[in-house]
Amino acid sequence: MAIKIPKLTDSMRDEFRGKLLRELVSDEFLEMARENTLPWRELMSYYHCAMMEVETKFRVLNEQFSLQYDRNPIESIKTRLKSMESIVGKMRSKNLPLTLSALEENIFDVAGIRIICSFPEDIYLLADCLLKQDDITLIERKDYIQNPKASGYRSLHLIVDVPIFLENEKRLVKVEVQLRTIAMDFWASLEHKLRYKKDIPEEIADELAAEMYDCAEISAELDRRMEAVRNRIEQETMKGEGEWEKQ
Ligand code: 0O2
Repeated sequence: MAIKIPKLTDSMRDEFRGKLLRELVSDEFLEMARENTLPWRELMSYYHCAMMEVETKFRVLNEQFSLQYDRNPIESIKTRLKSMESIVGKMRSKNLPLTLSALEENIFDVAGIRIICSFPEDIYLLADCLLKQDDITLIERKDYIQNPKASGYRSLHLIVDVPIFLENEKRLVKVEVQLRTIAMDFWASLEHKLRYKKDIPEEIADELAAEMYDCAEISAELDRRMEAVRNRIEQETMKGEGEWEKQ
């Protein structure tokens, strides 16, 4: 005679899951989670503070340029803290022990800030202004605008140490700054989608990657031409102002 298995309702399933979890999660595991939760949250809050410090520095520079030269070099700013899953994934891929000190010493992009500019020249201008500040220490500089990646990716990457001031101490925290133009950002977000879509057949993915490489070249040319137009406008404006002064 066949055994009739009763149909489980959602609430029965939830209750079963709860019971199973309580059995599986030992006191030892809970103790370990408790011990590490606070230091983890503390470390993440340091990264968050450092990210805010760097963001403020760029907002101040933008404000100053707007007053002094009547133009805003920054179009927009994006910030992000790396998720626990991607931090753990990156540490595993680098064969690092899963400890907070290994994280601090080896993973430099937990706090990330992306500065989007209209023109490539503004990227270098802003990077120089940031690096001139006496509380900022440059750890690493990767210029993927001068030397684009094989994919066509372009951006200027800086890893910097920035101090944050806590109740009784000063801590140096690493922040990754990515500076790029609107065109570079537009390209990178579409290419990112392509990179993480796992269900595209290989030959189509290769074809799209080649198309994206071409788009990166066209987009870099567009950046150069638009910058040249911007510079011509500024030159003509300055000439015009000179003529006014002569009168
Ligand atoms: P997410 O979500 O943006 O953080 P390292 O970090 O130094 O160990 P790597 O690969 O040398 O590793 O760093 P790299 O290439 O200097 O910078 C990594 C980040 O740059 C990536 O972060 C992307 O944000 C961006 N990036 C680099 N290459 C490409 C590319 O070809 N296409 C796109 N769209 N973005 C790129 P994550 O960690 O991948 O992701």
